[in-house]
Amino acid sequence: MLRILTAGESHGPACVAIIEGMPAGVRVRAEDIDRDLKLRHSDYGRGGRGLIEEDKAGILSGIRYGKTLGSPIALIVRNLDFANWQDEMSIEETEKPAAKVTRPRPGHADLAGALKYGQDDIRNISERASARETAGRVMAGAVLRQLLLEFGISVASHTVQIGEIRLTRPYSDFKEVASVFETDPDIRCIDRETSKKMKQAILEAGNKKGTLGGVVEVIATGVPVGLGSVMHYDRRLDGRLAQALMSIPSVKAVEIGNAIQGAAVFGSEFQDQIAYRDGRFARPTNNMGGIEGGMSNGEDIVCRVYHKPISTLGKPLETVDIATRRPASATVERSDICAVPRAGVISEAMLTLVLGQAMTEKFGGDHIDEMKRNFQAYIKSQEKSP
Ligand code: EPS
Repeated sequence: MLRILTAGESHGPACVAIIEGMPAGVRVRAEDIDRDLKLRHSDYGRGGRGLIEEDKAGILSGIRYGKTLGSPIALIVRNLDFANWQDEMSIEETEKPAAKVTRPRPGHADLAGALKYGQDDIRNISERASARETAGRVMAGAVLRQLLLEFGISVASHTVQIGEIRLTRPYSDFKEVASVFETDPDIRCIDRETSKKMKQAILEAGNKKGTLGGVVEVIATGVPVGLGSVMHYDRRLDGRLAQALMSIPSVKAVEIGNAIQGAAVFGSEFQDQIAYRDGRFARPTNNMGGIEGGMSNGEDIVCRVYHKPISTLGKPLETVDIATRRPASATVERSDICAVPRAGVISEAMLTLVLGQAMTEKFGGDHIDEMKRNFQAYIKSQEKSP
């Protein structure tokens, strides 16, 4: 089973990821990982932390002469901010611990986490709950992206909503989305005018000490028919994608295809009709987002990922102090205004993980060449002249 494990506290020494189950023989370069880390690190709406971190990946194991060995791949990105937090985040017992954080932020993991883990210092929860953890996911996703590329599968994302500002047209082709970081590095929106409005919305939210959520669309192209399963509820591709994407901090909804719109129209208007063109089954529309019956149908897989606004607020909400049980104002910490543009590459990492798992389950092999042979035999078995 292909899986990833992440570790690390936001202001601790490092973020770490381990990938298990990667086949041998896949070409991986540190620069591929750094490219994705850069996408996660830089955008508009970042707070002060972005200026401190450099986010460069270190590869500790699992790769030799630029190719995977089939052994666990361990990846690290150092938290440069740890230099400023050595006392607060000391690994050793200390004589002078930092003041306890006791005023939970509504919408954050603070209260449920403190009660669940029996903590009287919310920092023991918030350090791990921080979205900094996604640096580990993105490093792993960059490696898994190389696996998918071996089969001609590419993944990209773009920003489709910030606050109330929405992109009102669909993407024209995959390339348009794949190049959005070059065309619009700050917001990652394919439409220039909408991007400007989104940027303005973030600026205004920052001026009011507010935060904003939004929606990212993540797309996979080149996916073969038949990933996932109609036979078992827990192997359905859409179910697995929903779980993986929902696990991203601040995500509260995941939509596949045009499901939300589809809930309001007749079935005859929603289903994607079937045609046969150039030796393959094709659809003129993709309302199903590339998944039917829990299996990929060969069209682009399209998911929309809904982020609530960030819960660390400059103007704090009412809460209850966990030490005194009295009303209080929530803790104010340095934070971001909006993390939606850079969240795109995090969704890419999770989509890449689920597709990587489905590919290795279906075409599994310990070496990439073995997996490719299985893949090619499957593709050939589907070809049939009329
Ligand atoms: C985060 C708070 C901010 C973000 C952080 C997530 O960090 P800090 O508390 O150091 O200002 O910048 O995200 C990252 C550091 C990152 O690299 O993504 C939070 O509370 O979730």
